[in-house]
Amino acid sequence: MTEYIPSPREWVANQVELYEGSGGTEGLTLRETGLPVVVVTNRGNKTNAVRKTPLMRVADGANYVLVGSKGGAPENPVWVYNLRADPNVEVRDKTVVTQMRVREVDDSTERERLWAIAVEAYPPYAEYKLKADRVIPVFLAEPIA
Ligand code: F42
Repeated sequence: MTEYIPSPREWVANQVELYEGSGGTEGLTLRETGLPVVVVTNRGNKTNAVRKTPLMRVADGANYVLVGSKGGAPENPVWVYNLRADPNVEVRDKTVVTQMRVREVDDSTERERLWAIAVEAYPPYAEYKLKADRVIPVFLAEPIA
């Protein structure tokens, strides 16, 4: 992998530094919520640099659901475009790092099932859906066999 470029958002970059720097033993939750987070490592589709994005930990068996909510912002987070361009990611869940491939979930039945799991794991996603005037992208990360 080439150069790592940290997020320009300081609180996000700090969480990545703590989570990854501790080998997955510190910085494991989203601020005051106490809810668990995973760190997704992927490549930028323009820079080809290594990007690291903390997301809520939404587990579906051995898979993870990645929700492009960006706090209910009107636009997609840019990591969505990175994953659409290159679906190969690494997911760190505490001390466990897994090579995975993501696919965007378009099928409405599958989306509804995964959305329900996501809201159960992180209830604010329901508010973000109402707030964001867009279809929130949902990806399923599956281990590379
Ligand atoms: N965001 C979510 O969307 N969902 C979550 O469940 C979530 C949970 C979460 C938990 C903890 C935490 O610390 C943060 C959390 N976030 C969550 C925020 C998340 O980590 C991201 O910060 C947020 O989704 C915004 O993502 P973003 O990719 O839009 O980030 C911006 C700020 C960013 O890093 N922009 C870079 C920049 O320099 O402006 C660009 C980064 C990039 O990938 N560039 C590409 C490249 O080639 O390198 C080009 C991308 C393009 O197509 O333009």
